[in-house]
Amino acid sequence: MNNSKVLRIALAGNPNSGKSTVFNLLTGLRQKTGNFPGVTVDIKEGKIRFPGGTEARLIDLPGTYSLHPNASDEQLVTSILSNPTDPAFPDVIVYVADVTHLEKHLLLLTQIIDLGIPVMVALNMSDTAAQMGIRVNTQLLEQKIGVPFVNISGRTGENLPQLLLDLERFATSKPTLPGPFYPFGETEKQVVEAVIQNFKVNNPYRALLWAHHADWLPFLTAEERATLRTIVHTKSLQSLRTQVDETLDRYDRFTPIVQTAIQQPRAFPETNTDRIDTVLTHRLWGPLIFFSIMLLVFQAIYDWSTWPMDMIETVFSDLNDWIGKALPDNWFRSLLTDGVLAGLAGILVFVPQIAILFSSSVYWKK
Ligand SMILES: Nc1nc2c(ncn2[C@@H]2O[C@H](COP(=O)(O)OP(=O)(O)O)[C@@H](O)[C@H]2O)c(=O)[nH]1
Ligand SMILES: [Mg+2]
Repeated sequence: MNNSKVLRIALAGNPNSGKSTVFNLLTGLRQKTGNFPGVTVDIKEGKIRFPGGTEARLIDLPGTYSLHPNASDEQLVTSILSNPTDPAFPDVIVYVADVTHLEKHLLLLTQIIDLGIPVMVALNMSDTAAQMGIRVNTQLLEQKIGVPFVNISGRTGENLPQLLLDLERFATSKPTLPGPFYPFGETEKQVVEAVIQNFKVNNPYRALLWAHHADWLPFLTAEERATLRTIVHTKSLQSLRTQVDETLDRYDRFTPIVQTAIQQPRAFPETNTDRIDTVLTHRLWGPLIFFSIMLLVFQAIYDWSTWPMDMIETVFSDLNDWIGKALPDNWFRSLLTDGVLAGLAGILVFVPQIAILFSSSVYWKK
């Protein structure tokens, strides 16, 4: 624990995991922009009072994906977490993760674990997860990753009292730390050993971070920087490549854990429309079904309609015959048979075709 005695707790996690939302809920109005020397990125700081009476400072660290940073606010987090003498260095970390995207949110957690900082995970957005039908096996996550997990929602405030209780107990007891998540390769081992021999670093992963980021870590003196560069050089550490390999290895380790612990029904609850769409828009079946339907429509119009058409023709010719027999051969009979009936027959005979065409188009428009 740091020497100022007040417990220091930091919220860490990827951008948009809900850290600031949780921070606001936990601290209420007791917050300010932290005054950390040499730091240009705003860090929010607040006070929390736990149910058991413990007081703590809570720090909202900028969102970060990895301790091998690309951006300046990510560099800030790396420099704080790899330097135990930093005024913002936390005694305990609450790692806020979006449970609906857990497969992307665990990289930084596994790095924090390797730094040996006590950490517990707040699985945030559990309201959205519940809506999506996502089920989380937190026990399995705890067992496989080795740190406590709590489901919370920054939106509904669900389980926040539980988080406070768990966090107080966790932060005031001496939590047992899990072993390293990522096992070093041969070169990394040698580099770490050399760094530990030359510096007062007691954590292997911190030693590795110093070596990787010797060029910019702000707390290093010029001399320390030079020593670290020499170590990297003599051990031929391919820094960038090793960082990438480390990242991939971590993903390979936690992805299967997430896959077994998170039960996701499907990206979307499947509706009947979705089910029909998967067939109708299929690469092979889609066009096949389309052309079959077209064939069916043409078949209906030109072939199946001959039956009602023949019927209509027969009816009209029968009617014609009947009138021809019933009436004397004069202008009136001619008007009925050659005029009215022939005209009607000529039109009505197309009614079945038109009806089929329209009913099929009306049906498809629906
Ligand atoms: N549905 C849902 N949204 C949340 C929750 N917590 C935070 N959010 C939203 O997620 C977004 C990012 O939150 P923010 O606290 O700014 O994340 P930060 O980048 O980690 O500080 C905001 O729009 C929040 O309103 C939650 O528990 N459930
Ligand atoms: Mg924020």
